[in-house]
Amino acid sequence: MAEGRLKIVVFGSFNAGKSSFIQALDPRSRHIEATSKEGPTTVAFDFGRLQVGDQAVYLFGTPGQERFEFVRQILSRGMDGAIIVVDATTGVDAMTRHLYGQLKALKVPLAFVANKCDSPGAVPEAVCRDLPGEVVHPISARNGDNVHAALDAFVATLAAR
Ligand SMILES: Nc1nc2c(ncn2[C@@H]2O[C@H](COP(=O)(O)OP(=O)(O)OP(=O)(O)O)[C@@H](O)[C@H]2O)c(=O)[nH]1
Ligand SMILES: [Mg+2]
Repeated sequence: MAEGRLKIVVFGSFNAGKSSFIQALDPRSRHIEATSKEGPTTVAFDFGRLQVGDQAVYLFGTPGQERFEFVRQILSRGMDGAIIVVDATTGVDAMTRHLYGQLKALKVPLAFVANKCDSPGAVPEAVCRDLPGEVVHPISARNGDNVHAALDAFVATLAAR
């Protein structure tokens, strides 16, 4: 993207909290969802925008359901960085590993957030242990804990490149 603009795409398993993360970062964000048994699920994308220092950050949230691989491919075009949301109550699953492998192959700058840390069942330490060498920020998209700090830290690494 042009100078001063960053496209960051948010990936993660179904139900990890991608849409909630973008909502927490930008309360005016837009979400294209359908109703599933578990509640709303992303069927197209989330879109949020916020300023981080002198960078205009454009956030695109992907659908977590496996069948929407084609949507993830389209949203990935021209991304400057990727954030993978992991549900810290369920841990690093096969879908997370699949996404991680794809993004690593693309050599795109990457960070992880371990979400749902407000939940008593969350084990962010296990997420860190399962992703050796990677940056993992513990967050709660529900109450907003650490969401801005996590994004700010990631944007700083992108800006420094
Ligand atoms: N306790 C807790 N629940 C959360 C948090 N973030 C999201 N949730 C819940 O997790 C569920 C899924 O949240 P979404 O933000 O829709 O997850 P998603 O990753 O966008 O899901 P898909 O688009 O279907 O892949 C919802 O019931 C949320 O309320 C959190 O930080 N803490
Ligand atoms: Mg979603």
